[in-house]
Amino acid sequence: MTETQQWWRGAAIYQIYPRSFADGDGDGVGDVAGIRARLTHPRDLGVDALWISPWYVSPMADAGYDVADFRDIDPLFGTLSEAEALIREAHAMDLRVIVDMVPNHCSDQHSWFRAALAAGPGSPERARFHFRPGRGDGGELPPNDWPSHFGGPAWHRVMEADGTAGEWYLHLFAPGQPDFNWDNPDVREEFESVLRFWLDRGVDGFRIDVADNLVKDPALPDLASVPEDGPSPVHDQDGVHDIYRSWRRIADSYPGERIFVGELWLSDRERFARYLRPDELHTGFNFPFLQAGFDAGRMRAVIDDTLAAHAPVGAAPTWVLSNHDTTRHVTRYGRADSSYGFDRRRLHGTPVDLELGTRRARAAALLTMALPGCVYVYQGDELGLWEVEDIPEHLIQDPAFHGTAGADPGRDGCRVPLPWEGDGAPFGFSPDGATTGPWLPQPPAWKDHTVAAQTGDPDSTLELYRTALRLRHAEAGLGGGELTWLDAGEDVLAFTRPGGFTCVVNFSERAVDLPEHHELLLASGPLDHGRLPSATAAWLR
Ligand code: TEU
Repeated sequence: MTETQQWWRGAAIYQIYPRSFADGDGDGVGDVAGIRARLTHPRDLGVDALWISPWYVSPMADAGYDVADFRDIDPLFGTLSEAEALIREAHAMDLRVIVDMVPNHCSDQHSWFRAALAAGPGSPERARFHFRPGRGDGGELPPNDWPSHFGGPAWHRVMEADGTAGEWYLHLFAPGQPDFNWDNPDVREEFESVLRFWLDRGVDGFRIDVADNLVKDPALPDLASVPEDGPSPVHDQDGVHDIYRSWRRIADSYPGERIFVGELWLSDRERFARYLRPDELHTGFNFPFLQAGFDAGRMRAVIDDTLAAHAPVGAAPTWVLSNHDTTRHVTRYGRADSSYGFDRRRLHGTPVDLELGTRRARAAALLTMALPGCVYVYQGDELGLWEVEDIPEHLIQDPAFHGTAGADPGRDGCRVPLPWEGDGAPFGFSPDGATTGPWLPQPPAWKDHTVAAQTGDPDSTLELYRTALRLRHAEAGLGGGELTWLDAGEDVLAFTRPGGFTCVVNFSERAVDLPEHHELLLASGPLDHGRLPSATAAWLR
C-alpha cells in the first residue's frame, strides 16, 4: 500500500454489497470468493478504496445488518481466512478496504442477546440492551411510542423462561435487531475490541451504520411528549461524541491512516459537522446532496452548504449519488420529481424516462467527481443500472417491505445482482453450472449493461467512469482543494478547481455555450456543434 497524506480527502470509494457483487460458489448469492475473483473490476475502474457492506455471521433478517458475530464471516459469504486474503489481495492492488461496523444493534441470535433472554429481568446480561416492562395492566403495551424504521412499534415482547409473556426490548429496525445500550460499559469495551480485531487484520477504516443513533435519552420518553424543536431522544444525542473520540484514538494508534465514515442522516448541518471534529470521524455521508434531485438551484445550495459546514472543522466532504438503501439515481433522475426522501412509496412505480435518467446520471457523475472531497460509487452506478421496480413480491427479502405489509416497496430494487457478461441471466454473476439463479432476478435488458458489453465502448457509462476516475487522479486540482463558482447563466452550474480545471453542468432544457477553454477533457455525452446539450456535463481546461 502506498502511504499518502490524508488519502481519504480526495478518495474515490467503491461500495461492494456482497450479496449482489459476484457469486463464487454458485448458490445464487454473492460472496467473498466472488469479490476476490472480480477485484480487477474496481481496480480497473480506478477507485482508491472499497467499502464492503456487512459480511459478518448473520441470520440475514436485514441482509447482514443484523450481526450475530462481529468477528467472523457468515458461511453464506465464506470464511474469515478468505476475508483476510481479500484484504491482502486488495492491498496488493493498491485498493484500501473499509468494512461496515454496525454498533447500534446486533442480531437476536447474537450470544449476548441470547444470554440476556436466558438471564431474565434485572440481570447484567439484559442491561446491555434496552429491556423494559410493558405498559398497561398486564404489561401488554410497548414501553413507549417509538416506531421501528421497518414498520410497527420499535419494541418486541419476549417470552420469559417460565413461559409467561415478559419484558419488551427496543429495536429501532427489525425485531431481529435489538438495540445495544451504549450506557453500558460492556458494550463500549466490546466494540473497541471488535474495532481492534479488524484493524489488526489490516482494514483501512470503518463505515459506521446509523452513526447518530447509538445513544438514547435514558428516560426513553414518548416522542409525543418531546417538543418538536427539542432534541430527539433517539437521534444525535450529545453523548454519542464520546464514543467516537475513543474510537478515533484507537484508529490513530494504528500505523497508516485508518478512517471512519459515518452514516449520518442529519439535516442540521451544524449538528452534522460536530461528528467531523478533528478528534472524531474523518468523514460522513452527505445525504442532502443525494436527496436534492437533478436541479441546479438545489444542488448548488447543497454544495455551498456542504462546503460551509465542513470548513470550520476542517473535514473533507463526501458526495454520494446512490447506495444500497436508496432508489438508484438513473431511476430517480428519470422522474418528474427527481428528489429523494424516506417516503419511497410516494414515487415508486411512477413513470420513469430511463434515457433522460441515464443522461442526467452521467452528468451528475462528472459533477460529483469534480467537487472537492471524497466520492462514493455504489456498485452498478458505473454500469448505469436502474432500480428494478417489478421484483415479484414473493422474492422480496427486505424487512422494510415485509414489516410494512408492502406499503414500503423496500430496497431490494437497488440490490439486484450485477451483470458481468453474456446475453442472459445470471450474466456471469454466478459461475457456469450454478445450482440456482441469482437471489433476485436480473432484467433481460441488462445484457447491454454488463461489464463486458461496456468495456471498450467509448460511449458506455463504464468507460465514462473509468476515464473520469483516471483524469481525477491525474488532475492535481481535483479531490481536495478549492472550488470557485463561475457565472454560466440560469440552470447551469460551472466552477473552476485549481490548475485551470473547469466543470460545467447544463441542467436547462436547451444547449448552452461552453465557457472559454483550450481543451475539452471529457463530456458526459456528445456536444452539439461545440455547445453543451441539456443534461450534459463537461470537464474543460
Ligand atoms: O440504514 C439506516 C437508515 O436509516 C436507512 O437508510 C434505512 O435503510 C431506512 O430507514 C429503511 O427504510 C442502515 C443500513 O444502511 C441499512 O441497510 C440497514 O437496514 C439499517 O441501517 C439497519 O442496520
